[in-house]
Amino acid sequence: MISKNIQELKAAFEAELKLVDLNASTEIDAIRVKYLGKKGLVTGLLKQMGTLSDADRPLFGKKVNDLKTFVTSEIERALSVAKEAALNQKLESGFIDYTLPADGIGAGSTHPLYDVREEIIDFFAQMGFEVDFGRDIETDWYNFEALNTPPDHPSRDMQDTFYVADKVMLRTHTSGTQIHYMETHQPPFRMIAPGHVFRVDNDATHAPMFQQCEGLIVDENISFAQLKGVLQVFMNKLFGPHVKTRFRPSFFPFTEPSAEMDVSCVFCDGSGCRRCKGTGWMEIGGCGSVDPNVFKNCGIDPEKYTGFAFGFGLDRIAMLKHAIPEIGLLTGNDQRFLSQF
Ligand code: FA5
Repeated sequence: MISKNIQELKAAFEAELKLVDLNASTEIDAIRVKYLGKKGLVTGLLKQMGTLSDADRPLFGKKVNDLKTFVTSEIERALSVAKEAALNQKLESGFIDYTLPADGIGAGSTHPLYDVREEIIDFFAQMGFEVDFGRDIETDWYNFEALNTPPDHPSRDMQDTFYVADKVMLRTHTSGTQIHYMETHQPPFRMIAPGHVFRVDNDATHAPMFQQCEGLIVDENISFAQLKGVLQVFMNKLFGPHVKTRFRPSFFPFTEPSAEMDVSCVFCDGSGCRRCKGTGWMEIGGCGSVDPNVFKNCGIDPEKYTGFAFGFGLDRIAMLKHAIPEIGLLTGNDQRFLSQF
C-alpha cells in the first residue's frame, strides 16, 4: 500500500513536470517546493514512518530517499534546460552579457613615425617655429616652378612624380609648403612643414610614400652658419650628444648654396659598418640658403631678406633610431613589428 503511494507520487511528479513550460524556471521551482519543500509531498511521506512496523521502516525509508533523489535530479535538469533556453533567447534578441570575461586585447602604442613627428614638432615649436601641414596634392607651380624649377629643368628628373592630372601631382617633397607660407606671411618668420610625400621610388631604404619635414627661416642677416647650428642641435636632440653632422656640397634649384646633411652613423659611431656602407655617415636630408629667385616668386625682397631651408626624411630618422632594416616595415601594418614599440 505504502509502496503504491510512493509509485503514484512519482508518476504524478513526472506527469506534472512534463506539462510545465521548460522555459519558465519559476514554474519548475514551484514544483520543487510542492514536492521537496518542508511541507512538500515527498517530505510528507517521511512523516508516515512513525506509523510503520520496525520491519517495514527500512525499505520504506530507502524508497522515499530514492524518490527524493530522483525528484531532485529531475528538477535540476529541468532548471538547467530553462536557464540555457533563457540565455539562447537573450542572445537571439541581441542581448550581450557584459559580465562575461572578455577576450584579451593587447594595449596599443603610438607608431614610431608618429613619435618621430611629435618629437620634431616639439623641438621646433620650442624654438618658435610655426607648424604648417600643407597639402598632399600640389600644382606644378608649388611643387616645381615657384621653387626655381622650370618645366625643362633637369632636376625634375631627380624626383619621379605621380601625376593626378595635367600639372597636378602628389607632392614629391614638402618644399612646396614653403611657397604657400611665403605667399601669405611677411618676414621675419620661422616655420616647419611635416607631411607625406610621394615618389616613384621603391627599395630597402626608399618608399613610394614617405614623410618629410621641411623647415624655413626668413629674416634679415640669416646665414648658413645658423643653419648648421640649428641642425646640429636638432640631430643631438634626436640621436644623442655624441652624434656629429657633416654638410656635403650638393644641388637643389631652390637653395644656393645647397648641401646634403649626414649624421655620424648611429650604429658604429662613425667608425664604419655594414649599415653605413663603411663610410661612418648616414644621409638625413637636404638644406641650403634660400635662392633669391624663390623669394621673388613669393613677393619677398631678396635684397632685404635672407633665409635657410632644410628638408629631411622622417622614415630615415625612425629607421636610424630603432635600427629598422627595411623602410617598408614602417607602413606594412604588421602587428608583430608594431608591438615592439
Ligand atoms: C628634397 O626632397 C628637398 N626638398 C630637401 C630640401 C628642402 C633641400 C629644403 C633644401 C632645402 P631629397 O630628395 O634629397 O631632398 O630628400 C630629402 C630626404 O628625404 C632624403 O635625405 C631622405 O632622408 C628622404 N627621402 C628621399 N627619398 C626618399 C624615399 N623614396 N623614401 C624615404 N625617404 C626618402
